[in-house]
Amino acid sequence: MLHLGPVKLDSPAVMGVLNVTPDSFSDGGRYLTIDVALQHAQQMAEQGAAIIDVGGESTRPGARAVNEQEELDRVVPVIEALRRVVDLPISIDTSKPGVMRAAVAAGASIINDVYALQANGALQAAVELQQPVCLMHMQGEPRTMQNKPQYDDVVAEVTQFLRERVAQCVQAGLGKGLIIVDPGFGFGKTPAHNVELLAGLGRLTEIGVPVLVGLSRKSTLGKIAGKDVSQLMPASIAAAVLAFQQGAQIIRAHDVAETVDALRVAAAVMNTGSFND
Ligand code: YH5
Repeated sequence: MLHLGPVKLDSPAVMGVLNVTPDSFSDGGRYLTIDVALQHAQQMAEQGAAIIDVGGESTRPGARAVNEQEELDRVVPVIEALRRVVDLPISIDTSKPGVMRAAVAAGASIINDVYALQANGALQAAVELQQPVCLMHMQGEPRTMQNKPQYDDVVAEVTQFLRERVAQCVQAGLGKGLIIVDPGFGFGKTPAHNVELLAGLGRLTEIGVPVLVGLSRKSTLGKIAGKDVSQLMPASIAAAVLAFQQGAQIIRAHDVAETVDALRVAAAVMNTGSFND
């Protein structure tokens, strides 16, 4: 059993993606958005998700930054409502210290930061909150990161960045037992870089903290499979199994039921104990 501070996780753990859509401006729209999000989260919980990842800030390639108030308005009501109906740890996908604090106050217990706590005040907020944190590697920033990403050795460079970041966070006072690392598939990486990273994922486990991966529906899989993003469930499951086989313990996924089934088979074969047992 994997422990992350107060959060206990079975191995492997599926983190279900709950997008909080931006069309929540009118009151009617806001209630509708919360209701749709709650139903989706409940469904993912029934399907075997171990964590619900709530995101109100788009980090897709080309996306613009969202202002803090807008992000707070999107995620806080959803986390408060989720807390009452879903008995799973909630992670907050954010880079902003104000959103981290408000989300944890509302009931989130994991901080999922694609900027690895490098934004002003983010590391201090995480140290104060002492909640599990996922530190992700990204080259550049979402708006421009897919514009000619370059590495000499992507596995070595990503591992080195995460190793240094873990050390800096521990130095600042974040418990090492609260830290998760993530290579950041698709974040400033070409399809070739992503494939090399997945092939070398085992190296990341040498950092000595749990590894999380997000490969679900990413465009590299579409390029490999020759499929549109709407047709990437089988490719995403193959990638999830390969990541788990190389030591990833937390898999961020959109298609929770199918991913849980596949990982149960992989876990049984790998003799790591039965899934969610
Ligand atoms: C991640 O890897 N990813 S949001 C572009 C796509 C499809 C999906 C088709 N948050 C991660 O899911 N947090 C996101 O193009 C994440 N690790 C962690 N820790 C991006 C996403 C996506 C982007």
